Amino acid sequence: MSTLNLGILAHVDAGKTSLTERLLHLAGVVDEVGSVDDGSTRTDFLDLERQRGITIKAAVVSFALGDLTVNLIDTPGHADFIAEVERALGILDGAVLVVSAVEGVQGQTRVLMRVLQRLGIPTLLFVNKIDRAGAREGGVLDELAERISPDVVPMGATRDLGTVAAGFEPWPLDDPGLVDRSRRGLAHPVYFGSAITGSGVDALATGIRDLLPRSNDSGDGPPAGRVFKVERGPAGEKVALVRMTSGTLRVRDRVRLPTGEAKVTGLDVYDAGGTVARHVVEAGRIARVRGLAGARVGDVLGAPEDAPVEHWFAPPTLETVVEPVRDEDRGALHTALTELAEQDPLIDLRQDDLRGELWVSMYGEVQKEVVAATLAADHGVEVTFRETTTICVERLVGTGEAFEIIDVAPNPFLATVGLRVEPAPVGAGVTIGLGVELGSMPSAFFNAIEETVHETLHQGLHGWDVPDCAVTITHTGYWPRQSHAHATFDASMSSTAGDFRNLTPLVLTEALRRAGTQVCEPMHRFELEVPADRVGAALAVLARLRGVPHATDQHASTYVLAGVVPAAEVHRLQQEVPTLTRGEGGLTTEFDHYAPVRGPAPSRPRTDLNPLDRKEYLLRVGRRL
Ligand SMILES: Nc1nc2c(ncn2[C@@H]2O[C@H](COP(=O)(O)OP(=O)(O)OP(=O)(O)O)[C@@H](O)[C@H]2O)c(=O)[nH]1
Ligand SMILES: [Mg+2]
Repeated sequence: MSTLNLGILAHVDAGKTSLTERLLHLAGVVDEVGSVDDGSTRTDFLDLERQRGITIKAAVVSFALGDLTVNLIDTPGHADFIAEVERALGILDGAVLVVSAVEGVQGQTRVLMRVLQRLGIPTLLFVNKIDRAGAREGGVLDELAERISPDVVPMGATRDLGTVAAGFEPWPLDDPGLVDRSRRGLAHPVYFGSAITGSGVDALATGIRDLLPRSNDSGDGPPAGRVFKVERGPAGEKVALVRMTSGTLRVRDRVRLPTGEAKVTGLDVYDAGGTVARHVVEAGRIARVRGLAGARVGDVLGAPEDAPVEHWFAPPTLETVVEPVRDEDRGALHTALTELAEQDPLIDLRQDDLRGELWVSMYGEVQKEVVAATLAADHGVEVTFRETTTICVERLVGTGEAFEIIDVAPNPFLATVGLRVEPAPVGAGVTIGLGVELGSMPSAFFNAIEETVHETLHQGLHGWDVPDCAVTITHTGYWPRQSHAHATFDASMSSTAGDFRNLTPLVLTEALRRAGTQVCEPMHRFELEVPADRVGAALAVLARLRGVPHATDQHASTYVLAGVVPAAEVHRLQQEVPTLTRGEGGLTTEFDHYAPVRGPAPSRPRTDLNPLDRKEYLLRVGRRL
C-alpha cells in the first residue's frame, strides 16, 4: 500500500478544516460531516480551536483513497502560526492550496505558494466556497494564472455559481502528459467546489489520488526520520510525530537523537480518522513515537548530529516579557514555557537571569492570546504580558580596533587580545579571521576568543544582536604553563582559557564603540486590499503609520496596495483594516528587511555581564571567579 503525506494550506478562513472534514466523509471515515462553526471537526480538536473557530496547530488525519493511504495535515492559516506550517512542509509529498472563490488570491496565498514552489512540492489548487454569493470562476482563474503560477490548469467548469446548488463538472482527462507534469510540480490542476455542500470534493479526491506523487522513501538502511511535531499523551508523556524517511522503525528499537540515544516504547500510526498501535512503521509513513523523552521539533531521528533547521518563512519580529500574575507561579511559569517551547517552534524563549525575566518572541497579538490561554488552561498559570516590542538588530557603521596587552594595566587578565571589527553584508553572518599566526598560541585560547566573540555579538552597544560582522584577531599573547621541575601549575602566573574568555568582551565592545553601530528595525512588506473608493483613506492611514506604498494594482473593483511598513506598526494597521475595507479586504504582511531607526535608538536590557561598563563587568567577573 502506498502513502501520500498531503498538506492542506491556505490563508485564514479559506476552508481548510471544512475541506478536511469533507474528504474524511467522502472516504467513509466519518458518518457525519463535522462543522467548524459548531466546533465538531476532527482536526480542530483543541478547546481553544473550537472556541475560536480557527486552527492553531497542524493536525494529522488519515484516510484511504483506493490503494492509497493519505496522511492529511490540516494547517493553520493565520499568519501568527506560520511556523506550524513551516514544520509540516518538511514532510510533505504533495499539497492542496485552497483559495476562496469570493476573496480570490490573497497575499498569504502567494507567500505559501512561493515556498511550496521553492521546495518543489507538487501542488493542486482548490477554489472553495463556490456556493457563496459573489463567488467567481473566470476572475479567480485569471488571478491564479497571474499571481500564483502560469502553469495552472483548470480541470472542469462550474455551474450555478453563488448558490447552494453550485456544482463542478470535471472534464475528461485528455492531456496524457498532465499526470507526469503535475506529479513533478510543473503543472497545477485547479478544482472548484464547496467544503460546505461537498460539491467538487470528489473531483479533488480523484486529483489527489492520481495527480500527486506518492512517497518513495526507501525501506532499506537503518531507521531514520524527522520529528515535525511534539505532543503530550493522555498521561503527560511525550509523543513525537515522525515522518519516516528510510528503514523500518520497531518498538524497543534504540534510536539516535541529537540529545542522545532513546528507546522506542510505543508506536502508533494514523488510520481511518484515528490512530492504531503498531509494532513496526515503514519508511514514508508518519509514526507517533513514544519513549523519546529528549525529542524536539526539527530533530532528525537516526542522525548523530543536529541537522541545520531550515527556515522558509520570515522569523518573528516581536517579543514580550511574560510575567506570572501570582509571584509564587514563577517557577511553574518557567517549566510551562520550556515545555511549550519544546512543542511549539513558535515560542522562542530567552531568559534574563539578572532580572529574572522571561522573554518570548512572537509573530503577533493572536499568538500572544493563545499562549496566555494555553498557560492558563493546561498549566494553571495566569500570565500578563508587558507591552510587545519589535526585535531590532545592530549594524556596524565603520571599522574599529582595540587591544589589551598581558600584564599591562588596566588589563587584569593574563591574556593579550586585539580585535578589529568591520561591517559585513546583510546575511554574511559573523566571520572571524586571523591577523596573527595560528601557531603563535595554543588552539584552546583561539577557541576561547572565537566562542566569546560569537556570544558577545548577541548584544551590541544597544543590547541587540549584531548579525553580520567581520572580526579579525589582530593581537594575541599568553604566559605559558609554568614548568619548573618542582613547581606545580600556578594560575597567577599561567594563562588559562578563562583569561581569554573574560578579556575578549571588553576588547570587542571597545572595538564596536570605535566602529559605531546603528540600530535597525524590522520592516514588513504588506499587501492591503481595499475597495476602490477607500484607496485615499488607506493611503492616509499608511502615511500615519510610517508605511510606504510602492505599487497599486487593480483587480475588478478592489485595489491592492503593496509596500513596506515598520513591524512596530503592523498591529495598528491590522486594527484599521475592518473599517478601512468595510470587511471586504485583507492585509498580509511578512518580514522583509531591517532599516535604520530614525530618531533615538531603542535599546534592549542586557542579559550579559555588561562589558560596556568596565567597572561593573570586572566586579561581576570577579564574583563569578
Ligand atoms: N459558504 C461556505 N462557507 C465555507 C466553505 N468552507 C468553509 N466555510 C466557512 O468558512 C469559515 C472558515 O472555515 P474553516 O474550515 O475553519 O477555514 P480554515 O481555512 O480551516 O481556517 P483556519 O484554519 O483558521 O485558517 C467557517 O465559518 C466555514 O463554515 C464553503 O465552501 N462555503
Ligand atoms: Mg482550519
